[in-house]
Formats: sequence, structure tokens, C-alpha cells
Amino acid sequence: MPVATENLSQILYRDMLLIRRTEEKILELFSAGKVGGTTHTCIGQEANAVALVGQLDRQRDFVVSNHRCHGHYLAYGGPLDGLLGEILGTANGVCGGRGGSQHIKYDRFQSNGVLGGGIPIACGIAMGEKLKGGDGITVVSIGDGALGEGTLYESLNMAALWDLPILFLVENNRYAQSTPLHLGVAGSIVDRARPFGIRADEIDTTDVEELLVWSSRAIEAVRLDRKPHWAVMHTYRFSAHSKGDDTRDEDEVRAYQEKDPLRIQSARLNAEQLDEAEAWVQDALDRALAACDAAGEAMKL
Ligand SMILES: Cc1ncc(C[n+]2csc(CCOP(=O)(O)OP(=O)(O)O)c2C)c(N)n1
Repeated sequence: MPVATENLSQILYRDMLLIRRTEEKILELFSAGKVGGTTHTCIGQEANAVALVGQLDRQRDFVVSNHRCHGHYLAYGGPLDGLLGEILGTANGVCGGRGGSQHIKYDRFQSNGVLGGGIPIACGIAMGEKLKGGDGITVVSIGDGALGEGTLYESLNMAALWDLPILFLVENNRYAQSTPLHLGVAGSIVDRARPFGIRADEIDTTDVEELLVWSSRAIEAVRLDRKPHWAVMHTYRFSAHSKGDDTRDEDEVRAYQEKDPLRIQSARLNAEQLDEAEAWVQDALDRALAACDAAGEAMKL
């Protein structure tokens, strides 16, 4: 539970810290051989998830995330033990511990490990919401690598033609696995939706408070107009693509780390507030890991 005296700056910091420390723990567990398969962390990109997904209304809005989904899931409000259980393959995972982080389904949140695979699914969800006359919106998040998937452009066409209440969140972290942006993406990312008549906007910051204001406008635009929106966040990941597979220039990574969203946000808090957030997150992690231990291995199929 949040501390009673918390203000918005503290909450944003704590929510980002929860994602950061959780993923650091996941990488540690991975190195210890406790995680089967693979994992993709969003270390460095936490502000995007907290600012945009964290503002959605879980009672009515849907999220379709991708292979790099832990931050989106936690910002959406997914239970921490359910995520760790999914990654560790324990019975308390939100999908019984059999999906891993790339195949999560929790409430109105789902992730999809097929690059671009979630985009048409999200259009279907948005269409369903439209037909039901609901006021929920669907957010589908993709990386710059998915800009090369044909299904994206079929989906943009349908979303525009049918006025789907969908927000396409593009997190351009400048690499698709090991392929730098300039080798994989031609032209302007923000312009890619415009030929379909879809409103498009972009932001280049790691300041969660700036992202929050910008995201609230994008969310409200879709909620009120019931039309698609293309929202591009330029960002950077500090961690490897998955685990140990990092070919990027170390100086480049270090330069982006200067703009660490946690560092920016921590400058708005005092030492006591920072300690409080750290303790809260540590306690949440300890309890979630204990729940995984207690749950035991997932049922074998
Ligand atoms: C159809 C398909 N092709 C290839 C892959 C392997 N793959 C997983 S992530 C990834 C790169 C994705 O890059 P991007 O969309 O920029 O997202 P990021 O990893 O940078 O967050 C690739 C090629 C996949 N999961 N699905």
C-alpha cells in the first residue's frame, strides 16, 4: 500500500523503482539459472510505462503489450507475485506459471511475444469495445522493430477506417535487438501513421512528469474522440536486449544513463522519501518472492 503522505512525485518514483528493482531481481535470478527460456527487461524505459499505462483505468481500458512487458504489466497494476511466478515457473504465476513474461494474460492486460503480433489483436479488442458501446480504450505497445511488420499497416488502415478507440504506443529505444534504428527504419516514425489520417504525436524525454502530461492528452484524445492515435516516445534501454546480448557502444549507453528517469525523478525528492520508496519496494519484492517459494512449481502439462 502507498504511504499515506505520498505526493504524486513520490508515487511516480516509487512505481518506476518497483519496475527497476523487479527487473534487476529477474536478471539476477536469470544469472542464477532460475529462469527458464528468456526475458526482456525495460530498464531505462520505466517512465514510459508509469506515465502512460499507469494512467489507464483498469475497470475499462485494455493493454496489449509485447515481449518487453514487465513495466507495462506492473504499471497497469498487475500483481508482482503473479509476474514473478510466471517468470520463475511457479504455480502462483498469473497464468499458472506456464506462460513466462511474453505470454501474460491478466484482467484486461495481455502480452504477446510475436513481434507485431499484438497489433491486430488490439484492433479486435478495440472493435469489440466499440460494438459494445463501452468507453474503454485499448493501448497497444510496440517497439521500433515492429515498424517493419506488415501487419502494423493493415491494422492502421482498419483502425482509421473503422474509427477504433486505440492508442498505438511506439517506444523507440533506437534498437531492434541488435539492429540500430538507421539500419531498420526509413523516414520519420511519427509520420508513418499520418497517411492513414491518424493523429500522431511524439515526445523525446525521460522525465516521467513531462511524459505524464503528454500521455494524459493522448489518452483523453482517444477516450473522447473514439479514434486512433499514434503516440511515439523516443527512449533508450540500459539493459541488454534480453540477457548478455549487447553490442551497443558503451559510451553511448553511458551517455543515455545520464538521463536515467529514476535519477531525474529522485532529484525532486528528499533523502527520507527516497529511503521510504526503496524500503517499500524491497518489502514488496521480498513478499512476492516468498509467495513464489510457497506456491511451488507450476503444474506440468
Ligand atoms: C515475428 C517475430 N520475429 C522475430 C522475433 C524475435 N525478436 C524478439 S524481440 C525482437 C526485436 C524487437 O525490437 P523492437 O520492436 O524495437 O522492441 P525492443 O526489443 O527494442 O523493445 C525480435 C527481432 C519475434 N519475437 N517475432
